Amino acid sequence: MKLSNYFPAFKGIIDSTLREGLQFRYADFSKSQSKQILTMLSAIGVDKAEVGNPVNREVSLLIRNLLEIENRPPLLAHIRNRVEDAAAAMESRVEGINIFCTVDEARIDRLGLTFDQYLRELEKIITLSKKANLEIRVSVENFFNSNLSLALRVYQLADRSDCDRIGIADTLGMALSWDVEKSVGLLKKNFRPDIEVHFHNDLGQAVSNALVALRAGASWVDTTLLGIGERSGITALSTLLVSLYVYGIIPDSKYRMQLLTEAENNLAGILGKDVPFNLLTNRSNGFSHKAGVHLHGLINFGPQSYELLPPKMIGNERHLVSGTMVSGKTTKREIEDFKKKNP
Ligand code: HCA
Ligand code: CU
Repeated sequence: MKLSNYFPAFKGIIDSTLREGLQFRYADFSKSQSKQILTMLSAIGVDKAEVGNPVNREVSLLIRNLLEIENRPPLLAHIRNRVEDAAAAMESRVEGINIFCTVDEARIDRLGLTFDQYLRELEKIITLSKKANLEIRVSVENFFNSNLSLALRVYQLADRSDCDRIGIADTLGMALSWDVEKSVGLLKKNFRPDIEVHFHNDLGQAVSNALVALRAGASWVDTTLLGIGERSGITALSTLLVSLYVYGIIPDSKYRMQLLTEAENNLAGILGKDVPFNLLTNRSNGFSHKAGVHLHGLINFGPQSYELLPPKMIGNERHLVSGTMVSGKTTKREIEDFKKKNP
């Protein structure tokens, strides 16, 4: 697979299964399940993992356990723009903080602050965290529905204070590709820190928007296993990694993609749910072929005629379904022969 020149900014994946994922209605991970999840993410090789806010005592105890896991990625605490949250993050010994800000004046007013005071609070947190050698990201939630000039002031401060990343969060899952291209382009042009993106999937755009953002200059994408999160969730790790591979943004050796099916099925087991039938990691359906034209194509021209990548590459398997109204003339015998030649 030839690598593409169109995505030079890509640096890595920030998986948030242990933070955004916990906001999925059916998620309530125990300590050992959380450790199991981080171990799977480490084995896949995600670059960083986001955890919750350690100002919450239960979260800080959990973080203590997660820090013990060997060969884990750096942990980033997801915190509000509050000094107490940053203090808790420093105490928790995570490697970094992902601060999320609002630019909604009604909300800032409710905190009893003016926007300038809110920015001063942010500056204080950044200064303290820098002294503690934490990696820092500053994002604006609900970016696509927010006052752009206020959002830009947050990013200016983050840039001036030498933060590592600035983030765009599509909290409502409302952004379309052209909005993403324009916004990421604007940030790329005006600010120095790497750009991180976080897309919700309400309109089914979470993976697509991530790819558009990478092409426009974003470096980091937030994901979760199975795409779980608030409401319809965010960019799914499996779909994104497969896309990065298919479009030549990463070589297949960059992540251990062959663990994706097992990891997402394990998580589904923890949740007591099935892997959604429309994910590539669904074992019975992700690579099933049924129409006569498809079966014929596969058998006569090879699996690549109807598969983006061999299912084995993500640890999944294919199924050829025959004997149905739409399956044409392909016989069981032909299918058996095909399976022998293409195990
Ligand atoms: C949420 C917060 C967040 C934050 C994303 C970020 C969002 O609604 O729970 O830190 O950039 O989607 O806005 O997940
Ligand atoms: Cu979110």
